[in-house]
Amino acid sequence: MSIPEYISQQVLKLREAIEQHNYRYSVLDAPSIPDSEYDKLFLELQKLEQCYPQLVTLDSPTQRVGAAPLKEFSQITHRSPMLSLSNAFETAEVGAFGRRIGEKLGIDKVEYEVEPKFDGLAVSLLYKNGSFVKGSTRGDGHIGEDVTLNLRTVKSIPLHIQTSTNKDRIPASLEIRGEVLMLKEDFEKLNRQQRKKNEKEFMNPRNAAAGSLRQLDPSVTATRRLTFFAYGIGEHEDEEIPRDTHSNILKYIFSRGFPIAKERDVVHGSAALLSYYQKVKELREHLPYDIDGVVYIVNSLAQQKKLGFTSRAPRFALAHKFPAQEVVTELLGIDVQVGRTGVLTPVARLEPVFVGGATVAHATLHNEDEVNRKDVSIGDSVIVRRAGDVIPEVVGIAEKCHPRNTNRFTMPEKCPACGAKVERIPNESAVRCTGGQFCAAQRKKAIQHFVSRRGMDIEGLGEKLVDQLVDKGIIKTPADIYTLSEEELISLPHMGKKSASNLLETLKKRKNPTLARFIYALGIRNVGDTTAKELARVFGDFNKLKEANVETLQVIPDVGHVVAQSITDFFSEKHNIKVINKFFSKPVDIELKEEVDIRKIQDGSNTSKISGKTFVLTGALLNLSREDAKEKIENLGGKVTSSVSKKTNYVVAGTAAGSKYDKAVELGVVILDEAELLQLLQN
Ligand code: 9MJ
Repeated sequence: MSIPEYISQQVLKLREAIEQHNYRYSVLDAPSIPDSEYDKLFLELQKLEQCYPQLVTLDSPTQRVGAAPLKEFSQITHRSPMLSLSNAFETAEVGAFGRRIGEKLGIDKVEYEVEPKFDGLAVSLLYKNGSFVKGSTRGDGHIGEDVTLNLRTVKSIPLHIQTSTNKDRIPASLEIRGEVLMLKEDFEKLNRQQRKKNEKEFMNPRNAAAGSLRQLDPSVTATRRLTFFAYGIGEHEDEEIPRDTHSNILKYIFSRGFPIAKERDVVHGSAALLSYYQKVKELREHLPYDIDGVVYIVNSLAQQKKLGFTSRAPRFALAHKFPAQEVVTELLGIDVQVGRTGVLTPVARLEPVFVGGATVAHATLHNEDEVNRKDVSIGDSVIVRRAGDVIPEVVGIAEKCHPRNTNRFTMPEKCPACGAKVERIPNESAVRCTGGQFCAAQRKKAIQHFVSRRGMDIEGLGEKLVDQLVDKGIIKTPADIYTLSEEELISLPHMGKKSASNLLETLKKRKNPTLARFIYALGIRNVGDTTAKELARVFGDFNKLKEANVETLQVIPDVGHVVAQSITDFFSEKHNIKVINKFFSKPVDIELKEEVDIRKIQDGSNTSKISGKTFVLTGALLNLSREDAKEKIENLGGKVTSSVSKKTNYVVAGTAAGSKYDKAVELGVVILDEAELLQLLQN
C-alpha cells in the first residue's frame, strides 16, 4: 500500500514538533505548550504510525517507550578512553593543583571553567550524520556496555542533533559525553511507587539511575524518569566545534540541543576556585539533582594541551569532592525516643562516623514499618546519610551480619519514658504515647520546642539543661521557665552564677514576642512557623485564635480540617489553658508585640506587591538561599507554599526548576526569575 504524501509529511511534522517541545521541556526547562497539548500531538503521531507501520522509524519519539528486552548488553570499545578525574578533598590539594598549573604555564591567574560534578553515571553518546546511533556506559574507561536502547528512552537526550543555527553543517560524527542521573523528585516518586508495589526501594538517586540504565528491558527504563547532562565531547568529525576554550565547547554543545549545567562559570585563580566550591556547596541541597563535588577545568584548549595527561587522568582538570553524605557504619542499638507530640521514633545508635561534614552517632529510623522494610538488625553494617540540614537517617543495610528475620525490632507497647500505653495513629505508621503532659519526655520536648531559635529563642537554655530541670522537678511546663530562680539554676551541675544570671536576663528580655512566634512556640500539632504566621496575620489577637472553631479556622487558605482540628484540640485541653493562663498573669506576664510589617515602616502603606500574595519557590537561587527568600517574602506579608495551584500568584523559578515550573505554565501562573523576585522585594 502506498502512503499518501501528505501523511508522510504530517508524520515528519509531528515528529519535529514533538522533539522540539521535548527539547524545550527537558533541556531548556521552558515548555511552550501545556502537557495536554503535547499529549495530543503524541497521540496523533502514534495513531498515524499505527495506521502506517511502514513509517515507524527507530528515531521516532514514539519509540522512546522502550524496545524488546535484551539477554545481555554487548560491549563497546570507546574510540578514545573515557578518563576519570583526579580527586581532591582538601583545600590544600586545590592550592597545589593551582600552583602546579600556574608554574607549568607560567601564568599567575589561570582561567578555569568550573561546574558542578553530577553524581550519576558517565555515558558516551555517538551521533552519525546528526542521528543518535550508539550510547554506552563508561565501564572501565576503555570498554563500556551498549545501552543505546535504554538511552533512547531518556527524553533530554536528543534523537537528532539540532541544526536550527547551522542547517547545512550536520557533523559527520560527534561523540557527546555526560552524565545520566535521576532528579531527586523523580527518585522520591519512584520510591513511593516501589513502596506501593511492595518492592524494594532504591538507596539513592545514583543507585536508582544505575539500576534503571543497566536494565535489560528498555520498557522498564522508559518508566523511570532519567535525565542527561552533557559536559564534554569525545571523538568527532565536526568542523563547527570551537577550538579555543572549554566553555565555548559547552556553549556549542548546548546550541546543538544538549542540556548542560546552568551553574557553570568561568573564574580566574585558585582563590576563585574555592569560592565557587563554597557557593555550590551551599546550593547543593536546593539543586534538583545530587552532586558530589565541583569540577575545575583549565579553560584554554591550548593550555590544556600543554599540560597533557597522566596515564589515568587529565592534568588540566580536578574534581573537588564534597564530604561524603553517605557512609557505612555499625548499628550498635535501636533506642526509642518520644517526641513533643508523643510520637515514638526508633533511633539508631551508631558507631560514630564522619558524614556530611559532622560526626554522627544517632540517626532516625522513622518508624517500625521502616525498620522492618529496611530489615536492619543490631550488629549490621548500615548506610547512614546526612545531607544538608536534614536529620541523619539510616537508608539501608550495607552488609547483613544477622540472618534475616532474627533479632527483629518491635516497638514497645508502653512508653519508654512514662510507661503509659502506646497507641497506633489511625492510617499512619506512627505510634504515640498516650501519657500526654504527664509524660516527662513529652514535657521536655515541648519546653525544648518553646525555647528553640524559631520559638521564643531563649539562648542558654539548651536541651540538656531542660532535661535536668524537668528530671529534678524544678519545671513542668514552658511557663515555669519564667519563674526560675538563680538558686535553682546554680544548684545544677555545670551551671555557674554568670550563666545563670545571663539566662535569667534573656528570659526577661524575651517576654514580648510577636504573636506568630508565640503561636509557633506553643507547639500545637501540625502548626509550623508558616501556619503560625498566617494565623497571627488573620486573627491578629491571641484570644480570638483561642476561641476560634474548626469552621472559622478553615477559612484560612493553608488550614485544612486536620490542622484546624489540631488547633481546637490544643485549646480545649485543660492543661494547656492552665499553662496559657500562667503566661498571661503575674509574675510571668507575657506581652505580645504587634506584628511588624516592614513595608508599612518603609513607605507608610500596605500596598505591597507581595503582601497577601502566595509564592512557590522552585529550583536553586544563586544569590539568595531559599530560607532567605522565604523570610523576605514573609516579612513583606507574602506567603510561601510548597505546591502550585490556581491560588498561587507567583512561581519563582531558579536554575534547574522542576515540575512546579511546568505546573505554573499549565495553570498560567506568573513566573519570576531570581532578578525579578529581587526587584519585587525592593519595590
Ligand atoms: C560530572 N560528573 O559532572 C566530568 N563530570 O569526567 C563533569 N565529570 C569529567 N566532568 C571526566 N562535570 C572528564 C570530565
